[in-house]
Amino acid sequence: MARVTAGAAPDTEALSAFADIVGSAHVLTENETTAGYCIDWTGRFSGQSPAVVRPRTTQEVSELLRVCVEHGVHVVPQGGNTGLVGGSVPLHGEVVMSLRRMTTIDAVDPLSHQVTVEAGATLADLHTTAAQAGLAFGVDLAARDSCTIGGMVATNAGGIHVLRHGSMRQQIVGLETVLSDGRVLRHLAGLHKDNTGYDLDRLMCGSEGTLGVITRVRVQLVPALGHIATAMIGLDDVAEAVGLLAHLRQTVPSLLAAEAIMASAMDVVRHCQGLEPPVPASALWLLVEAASSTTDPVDELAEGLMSWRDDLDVAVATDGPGSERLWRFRETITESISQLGVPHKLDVTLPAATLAAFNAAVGDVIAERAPDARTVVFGHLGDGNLHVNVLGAVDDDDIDGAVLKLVADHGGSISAEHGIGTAKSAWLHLSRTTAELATFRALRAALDPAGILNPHVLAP
Ligand code: FAD
Ligand code: 2HG
Ligand code: ZN
Repeated sequence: MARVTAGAAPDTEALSAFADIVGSAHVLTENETTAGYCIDWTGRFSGQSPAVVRPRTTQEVSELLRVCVEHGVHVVPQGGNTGLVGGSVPLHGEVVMSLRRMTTIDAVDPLSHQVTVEAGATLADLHTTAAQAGLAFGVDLAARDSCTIGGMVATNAGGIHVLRHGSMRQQIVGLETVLSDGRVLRHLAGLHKDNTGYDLDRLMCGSEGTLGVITRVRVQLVPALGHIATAMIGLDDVAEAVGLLAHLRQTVPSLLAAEAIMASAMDVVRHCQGLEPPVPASALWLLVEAASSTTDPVDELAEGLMSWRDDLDVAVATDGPGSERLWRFRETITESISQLGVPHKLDVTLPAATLAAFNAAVGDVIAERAPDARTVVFGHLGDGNLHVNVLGAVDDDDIDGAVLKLVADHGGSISAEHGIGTAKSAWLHLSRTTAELATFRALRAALDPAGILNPHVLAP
C-alpha cells in the first residue's frame, strides 16, 4: 500500500532557515538557477522545485533535514544527476538537496589502501586520486566526469568492471549517512572484519535516496592494472557470445570487461559517430579486455580466444590509444542514442542460459506494441546485463510492462544496475515478493518515519 503523502512547499520560515544553515547563495529558488537540477540526463523526466539547497558539510545536511521534517517538506537528494530512472529529479515539487559541493577526498591510507570520499566527489576525481597513489578504484562507467560517489552508492552503480571487481556494494568499507531526523550514522573505520550487527552501510547501498542522505563513503581501492589487452570480436550469434564468455571466464583469469554491442547499437554508433567497426559481424560485437598489474595479458587473451575457435574475426589493441579506439564503439552508444531522440531505457539482467532467447524475443515484443519504435540493445554481457533502449515509442507503460514481464518470464531482474527510481516502481513486484516489498516499506517507515526522503522513488 502506498504511504506517500503530499509534501509541503517550504514557507518563508523554512527558506530562511535553509539560508541560515547553508548561506543564501546556496538556496536557489529562481527557475533559471534551479532548472538544471529539475530535468534528468535523458530529458525524459522533468519537474519543478521550490528550492535547491546546496550543503557543504554533514552538519549542514543534518540541520537541513531537520527543517524539512519540521515543515513537512519532501526532499530529493541529488548528486551528479546522471541517474537514468527518474529518481534524482523533483517530479512532485520536492526540494532538491544537491551534494555537489561536498567534494573532499581524503589522503589514501597507504596501509589499508582505503580512502574516505565526500558524497559529491566525482568518480573521475576518485580515479585520479587512486592513480596518484599507484592504485585504482574498482568501478568505472561512462558518466565518470559527472556522477558522484554518493549517487553511485545510492544506486549501487555497476559499470564495465563488475565481472572483475563487483559493483559499488563490493567497494564499500564504511559509510556516513544522515537520517531524515538529522541523526548521523557514522561507520568509517574501514574494518574488514566487524561483526557487530546489521550491515547498515550495505543497506544504504541501492536505497536510491529513500533511507538517508549519504555524506561520506570509505572505499577499498584495488591494484592498478597497468598492462591491458583489448579485443573486439565480430559474432553472428548471441548464444555463441554467451558461450564464448563462459569459456573466457575459465581460461582468462585476467579478464576485466566483457561488453556486447548488438547490431542495433552499432548502427546507431555508425550513424551518429561516423565510426566503422574494424571487424565484420551480423549479430553483435563483443568487446573484451584483459588486464594485469604484473604481466602482459595479451597472450592469455589470445589463447583464450583461439581455443574457442581459431577462425574468429578479432581486432586487438595492446596500448592505450588503440584500446580507447575500440572502447569508443561502446562508450558513445548512450550519447548517440540521445542524439536521435529522448530514449526510453530498460536496464535488465538475464541468466546466461536465457539471455539469447530474451534477446531474440524482445524486439518483437516491442514492435508488436509500437511498430515504428526503434529498439537498440547493448550491455555488460559479462554480467548478463542488457540495456534495451526504445526510441519513438508512444505508450511507454505498455512497452515497459511487456518487456519487464518478458524479463521475469526468462528468470531475470527488472533492474541490473540503474535502480528502480520512479520509472520502474510499478513493476517492482515482478522481481520482489510481497513479503520483500513489505519489508522495504517497514525499513522506510523505521528510518524515515516522516516519509520525506524521495517518497515517490523505489517502493512508494
Ligand atoms: P544522481 O543521478 O544524482 O542520483 C541517483 C539516485 O541516487 C537518486 O535516486 C538520488 O536521489 C540518489 N542520490 C544521489 N546522491 C545521493 C546521496 N548522496 N545520498 C542519498 N541518495 C543519493 N550506471 C551504471 O550503473 N552503470 C553504467 O555503466 C552507467 N553508465 C552511464 C553512462 C551514462 C552516459 C550516463 C548518463 C549514466 C550512466 N549510468 C550508469 C547511470 C548513472 O551514472 C549512475 O546511476 C550513477 O550512479 C548516478 O550517480 P549520480 O551522482 O549522478 O546520482
Ligand atoms: C551503459 O552501460 C550505461 O552504457 C547506460 O549503463 C545504458 O544508455 C543506457 O541504456
Ligand atoms: Zn550499463
